[in-house]
Amino acid sequence: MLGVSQVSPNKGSQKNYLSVNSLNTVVVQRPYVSAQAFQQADSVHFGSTANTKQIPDVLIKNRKEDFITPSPHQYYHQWLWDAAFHAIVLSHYDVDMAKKEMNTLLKAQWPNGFVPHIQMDPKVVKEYHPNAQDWATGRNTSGVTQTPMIAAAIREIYQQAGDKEYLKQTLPKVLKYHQWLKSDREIQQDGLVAIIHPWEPGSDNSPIFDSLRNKLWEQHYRDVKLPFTRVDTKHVDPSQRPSDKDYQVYWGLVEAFQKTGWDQAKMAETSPFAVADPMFNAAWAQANQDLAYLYEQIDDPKTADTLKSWAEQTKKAMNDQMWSEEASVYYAKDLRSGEKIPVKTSNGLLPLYAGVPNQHQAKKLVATMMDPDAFKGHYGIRGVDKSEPGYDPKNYWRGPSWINIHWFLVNGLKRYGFDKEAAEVTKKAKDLVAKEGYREYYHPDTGTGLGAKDFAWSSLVHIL
Ligand code: 2M8
Repeated sequence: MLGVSQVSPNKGSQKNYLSVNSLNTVVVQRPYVSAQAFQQADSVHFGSTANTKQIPDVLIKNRKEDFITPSPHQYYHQWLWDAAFHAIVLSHYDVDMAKKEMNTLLKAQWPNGFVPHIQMDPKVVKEYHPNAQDWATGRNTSGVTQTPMIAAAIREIYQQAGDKEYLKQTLPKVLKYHQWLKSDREIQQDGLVAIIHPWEPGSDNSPIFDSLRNKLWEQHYRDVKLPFTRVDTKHVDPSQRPSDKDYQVYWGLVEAFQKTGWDQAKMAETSPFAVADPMFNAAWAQANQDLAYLYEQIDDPKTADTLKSWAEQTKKAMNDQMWSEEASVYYAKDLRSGEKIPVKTSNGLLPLYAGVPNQHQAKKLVATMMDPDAFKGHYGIRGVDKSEPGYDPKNYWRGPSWINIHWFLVNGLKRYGFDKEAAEVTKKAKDLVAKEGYREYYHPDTGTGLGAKDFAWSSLVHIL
């Protein structure tokens, strides 16, 4: 049965009020999450009895028939990594609801194992572009994938529910997805998987992609005409969204993929954009560790060993090819030119989550993360190092703080025993949500909520 929150968000009130958050600091709260709702959702972690657990309101509010939308004001469909984050949170409150989110996601899988980054709700056509008609994949989905968080979500569900039958039904699909990624996207056959579109890592307009975007725009995509009018700037200030030039490149790549007839292998072979992103590859390394753990639970050590060896290969390749000792961060790598892309972003801190760095590298990464002149803002960890020329604290993936990134970082810090830092980053994330509500992203230094409102994955704070 689906749990229903009885606490409605205190949206009408304009009054700010003080409350004591979970770490016993007084924070000023603004209208989006009532103090009661925040604390009832948070009680899951802070030791109250199971009866007082309350699903974060945002997950109830954004609920559609079969899945949860990232935000009812901006994103009307189901996205791959959003769904995984929703399921990770839900598994702590209502495991059936978490399973449903993942089952819906896996229904979008193509016969070759590929899982698309968006599965469209056919009832909503004009509100979001590109829609299924624009993509023209012949399915109700996009044709590119997204940061592989599926195995992490299934692991979390299993750890909460202990349901082996569920694993037996679900794991073959997840394995097929991993086999697809390995065979179509490991273009150098060395453990690193390529993203072939800036939508794939999910950090769409990250400054990591600036130089490549400029080059592709100059060479191929300056005359690209979008077959739709952008609606993403309707609910969110355009200065906090990707530029029109970004969209021309995004769409130019989609048109190139359409010409292959959505042949995934050909797309990877021919895409002018092929990058090893440190966040995507960290998630991939951890996904193989998670899937290996799950195969062990259903007594298939052979598959588990294969997956472990894939994870080790990725870790090694990341350390050999993406680590910068000088910058104390992992860089992305352009797989067409073979060059590192020397831009410091929080994507480059994420290998900590997957156990990629050794102790020496981990120490250096954490020092970078906690340096106020680099990543540590007064309110949140910045998405981009402050000293980068492309840093913009209000624009989407160019600098703001994201709650899912805090979740990755806290898990990574705990994994390496940096407990003090993990507590500090946790507190930042909780204070941001308590202060501004479940926003899509936040200004790292003023704490102002930015982007879409009622953004579901920001409920990850409750399981930190
Ligand atoms: C954002 O991406 C979509 C395109 O996929 C968009 O801008 O319309 C990104 O933040 C992405 O990471 C996220 O999964 C998606 C839905 O929240 O929105």
